[in-house]
Amino acid sequence: MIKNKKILVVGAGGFIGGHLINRLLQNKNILIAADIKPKEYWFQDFEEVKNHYSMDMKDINNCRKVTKDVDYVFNMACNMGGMGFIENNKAECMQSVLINTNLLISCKENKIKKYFFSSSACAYNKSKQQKANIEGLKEEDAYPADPEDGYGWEKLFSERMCRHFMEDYKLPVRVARYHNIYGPYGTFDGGREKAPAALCRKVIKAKKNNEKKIEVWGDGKQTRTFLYIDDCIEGTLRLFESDYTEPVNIGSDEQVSINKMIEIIEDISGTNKLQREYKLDKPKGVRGRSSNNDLAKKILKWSFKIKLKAGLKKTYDWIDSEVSKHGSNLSRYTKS
Ligand code: GKE
Repeated sequence: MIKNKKILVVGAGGFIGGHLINRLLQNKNILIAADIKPKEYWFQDFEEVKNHYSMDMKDINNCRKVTKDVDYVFNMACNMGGMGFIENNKAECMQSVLINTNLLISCKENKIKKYFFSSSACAYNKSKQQKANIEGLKEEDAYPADPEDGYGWEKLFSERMCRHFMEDYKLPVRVARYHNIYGPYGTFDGGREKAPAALCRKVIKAKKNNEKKIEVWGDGKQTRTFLYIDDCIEGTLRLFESDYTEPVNIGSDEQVSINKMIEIIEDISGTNKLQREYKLDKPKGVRGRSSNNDLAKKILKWSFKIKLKAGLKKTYDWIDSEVSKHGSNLSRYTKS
């Protein structure tokens, strides 16, 4: 349990960053929050946070400023989204390498005690994800390197930079490979949303507008493991406090197809089965991706707890209430 520490969270206005701050505030830690977005667009915000900064961490002078006199740094910041965003914005995604690089340099200069980097399952070799029903990806499956173009290369490269800062400059680092994290207070519209939020939104809108069909990207047979945000935060903190310095999967064991996930969402919503309009030309990503969690179980004594149906129910209810409250004025949840 991290207690009484001064902690900087970069990407604090984002989905995972907001939930992380909420949890860290519970243990008398002092939180410093930074994000490129203006504060009114942060997904969550907490009065107890000591300092809020809206600034771009691609500028090293900003990194130097916010890392001064802090104990720990969590780098949850990157320009990202679901497949619709990362397939069409590779240059944007790759520029996040500047955030990690500048933060690492600043953390070294300011003698930070520990650094966390949020990597992604997109770092894994594409050739190992070509079938729908694949075995879970083990950490060593990131090599030989052939990650998702753009976003995945940035993540893999940044993982290695963390490793070399640790080896060469003795900066302690921890690296998580997140497997499609979902839950409330995240993007669900506007182009950056991932499949769980996107499909909840589509079912909600179909129900509200009395429509009989939804659009699905691909043929719906592609598979993933999705991890609920509370489990993600628990796994992250356990990894942070462990002695393990190599990348670790933070994911669930519940592999589902997109079609199966839609059935679960329909069940939650109580609608009749909607007709699927499969859009084969939309961004699909890899055919099958799931997380092998043996390493996390062994070294962190941790495994996911929240089943997909329970996590989707909380996500669905939250999106439903946001759509009811704000109608089409959803800028808070759609801005990058
Ligand atoms: N986003 C989205 N929206 N995806 C849809 C939709 C839709 O309306 N309908 C079907 N899909 C399909 C996509 O075509 C893809 O095959 C699958 O759902 C999952 O899409 P996703 O959630 O956008 O993203 P991926 O799992 O392919 O990739 C994400 O992986 C994470 C790590 O596991 C990345 O986009 C990153 O956000 C992240 O690192």
